[in-house]
Amino acid sequence: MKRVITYGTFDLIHHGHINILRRAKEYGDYLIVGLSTDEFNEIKGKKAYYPYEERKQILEAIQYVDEVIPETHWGQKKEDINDHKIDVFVMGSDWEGKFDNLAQLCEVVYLPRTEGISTSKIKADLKVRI
Ligand code: C2G
Repeated sequence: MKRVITYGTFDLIHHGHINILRRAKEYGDYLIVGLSTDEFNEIKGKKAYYPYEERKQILEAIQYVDEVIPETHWGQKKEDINDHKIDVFVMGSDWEGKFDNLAQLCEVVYLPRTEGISTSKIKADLKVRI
């Protein structure tokens, strides 16, 4: 059983998120998502539209996702990789190189982002249109 992990806020789920989750799952048999808590989003400078519990509920309904755990701080990845016996760590290419230090623990994979979509674009477009 190959175990994969990825992290993010996953607010206002869109096809860019679905693409990364689908491709991350292709690297193994079990995909864990480290979902940023509302408090951690503040540290990241993000304000999610949906609170953590609702973002978690939506992620758990996605066929590629097997488990959702809270992401409460930047430094938890090593611990997560050990505790959850992770074989592959996957992030979108906007994080290219940022997590190479984890390569001592597991395979580190950066996948191309889906162009033309982002949660902030959705928010900006909706502001204009309504
Ligand atoms: N993503 C993507 N294509 C997009 C938008 C997002 O591939 N058009 C990917 C990002 O690269 C990331 C994942 O979807 O791997 C989640 O994106 P966000 O919810 O924006 O997460 P982020 O704020 O990047 O948080 O510790 C890591 C952080 O929690 C990552």
